[in-house]
Amino acid sequence: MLTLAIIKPDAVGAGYTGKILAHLEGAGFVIRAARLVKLTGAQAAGFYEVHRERPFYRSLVTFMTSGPALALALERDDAVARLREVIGATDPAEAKPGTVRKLYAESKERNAIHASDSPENAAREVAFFFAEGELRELSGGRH
Ligand code: 3AN
Repeated sequence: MLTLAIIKPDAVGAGYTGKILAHLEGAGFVIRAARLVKLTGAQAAGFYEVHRERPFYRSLVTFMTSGPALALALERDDAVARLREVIGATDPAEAKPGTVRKLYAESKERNAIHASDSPENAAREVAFFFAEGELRELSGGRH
């Protein structure tokens, strides 16, 4: 099963990309596709469309366009739920010890990583960043 993660501009800018990738691989996720992107306002607004009515929407779009971010299509069994566990709560102050957000996030908005919150959204979000042909096959290695 696939899910979509984005290492956000705060974490990429702080130099945490490699540590977060190692954390995700260590938690059993396989990278099927990856792209360093700088989202346009239109892209970020479209991606976060579900949050349009929330008070933090404009600020979130500005933040997500503020620098490069790493989009990842990740494979694992029960990938959506497992990745939500690994990243921790939206607010790093509430995230459990050892989660990506506890380790690397600054605040509720600048919270280091995005992860799809349902299988339906995972399918939509993977397709938002990656064409079918860009997903590498699972083969060889220990997976
Ligand atoms: P999650 O990323 O844990 O799924 P959502 O979907 O509620 O959380 O929020 C999407 C993004 O919006 C978060 N990753 C965060 O960057 C931002 N955000 C959420 N809540 C707040 C808030 N209260 N203030 C500022 N930004 C927020």
